[in-house]
Amino acid sequence: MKIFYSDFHRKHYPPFEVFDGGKRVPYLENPDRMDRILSALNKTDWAEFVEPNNFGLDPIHAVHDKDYITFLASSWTEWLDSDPEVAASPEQNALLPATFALRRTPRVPSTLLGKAGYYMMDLSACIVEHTYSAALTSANCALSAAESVISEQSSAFALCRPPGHHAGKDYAGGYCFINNASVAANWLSSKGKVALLDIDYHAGNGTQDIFYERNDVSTISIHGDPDFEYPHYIGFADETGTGAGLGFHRNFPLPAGTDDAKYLTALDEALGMIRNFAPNYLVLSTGMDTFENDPLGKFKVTHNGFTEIGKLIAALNLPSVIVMEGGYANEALGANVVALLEQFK
Ligand code: SP5
Ligand code: ZN
Repeated sequence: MKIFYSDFHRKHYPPFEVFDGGKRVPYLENPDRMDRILSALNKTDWAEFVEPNNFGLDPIHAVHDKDYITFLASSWTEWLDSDPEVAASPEQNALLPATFALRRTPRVPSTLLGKAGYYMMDLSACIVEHTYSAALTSANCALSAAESVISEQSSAFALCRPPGHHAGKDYAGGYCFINNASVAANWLSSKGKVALLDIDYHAGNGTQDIFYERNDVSTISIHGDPDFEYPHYIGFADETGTGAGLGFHRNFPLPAGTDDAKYLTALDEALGMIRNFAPNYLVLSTGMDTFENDPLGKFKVTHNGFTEIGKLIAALNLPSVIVMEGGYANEALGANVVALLEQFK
């Protein structure tokens, strides 16, 4: 299987994030995650690593607001220029606002921190020097995997970092800046019908936002109920799309403690909906934070659970773009990713 990956992600490594309660902690979405996955893939005899191609900005602007992408591109330099303290120790710093837009307003402020609070939804999408380039490269991994799925009509893995599914049309959040899976799904949608299934532990709010009014890309997310879990305000069962998109989005909010059996039951229902939709291609937003030992998750999916999840999804028999999202139990991450991917080769 082709694995689209670039080492460039290492240059995006913010020195901290802020947890609930104002706790400043080491950035959990770290390069070690990729090292664990790389080392597990390197032990297989089927992983073929490929550098991503550069698709330019057009496929990204097709999904994201242009001014938001411009903000991502220039914000670090502006942050450096704005404050001598930041310039004195850039490695200890990240662009992170302390004030956020009160709901969505049409007014985009003119100042850097005003823009940052407008274009971010939380305190974990920290921007550092190479964040923008790393996010672009990550999106190029997803696009390259999509291109390979078209040309080979077989599944490919986009080993993306930073992840993407929390990034909406015009905002960053939850370690995500550019919605890699959505960029790939939108690109693929000109070649056929696309279903996007999100199995990350957290609701794919960005993906929901991007495709909510569309009926050519069906989006489904299985996740911890937002009533108790991040992202808190979106991902509920009664959100099913709007306008032409009505009926083409589905959320499966599940309770804390969800184990393999309960997870597989929900997945089976989701896959039934995908079969009804009869897509030509599948994009799979693949988070491993449903794992029982994940520090951010409250599900109890086991290592064998990922094998079963992979089997059920692979049985759709669709050329699939498998896109890496979250997963923070680093010591188990590589084995869990391999368990799932093995079902697609
Ligand atoms: C891509 C992805 O999985 N992003 C997840 C972002 C979640 N950020 C919310 C962090 C909430 C922190 N709660 C602390 C619980 C520690 N036990
Ligand atoms: Zn997640």
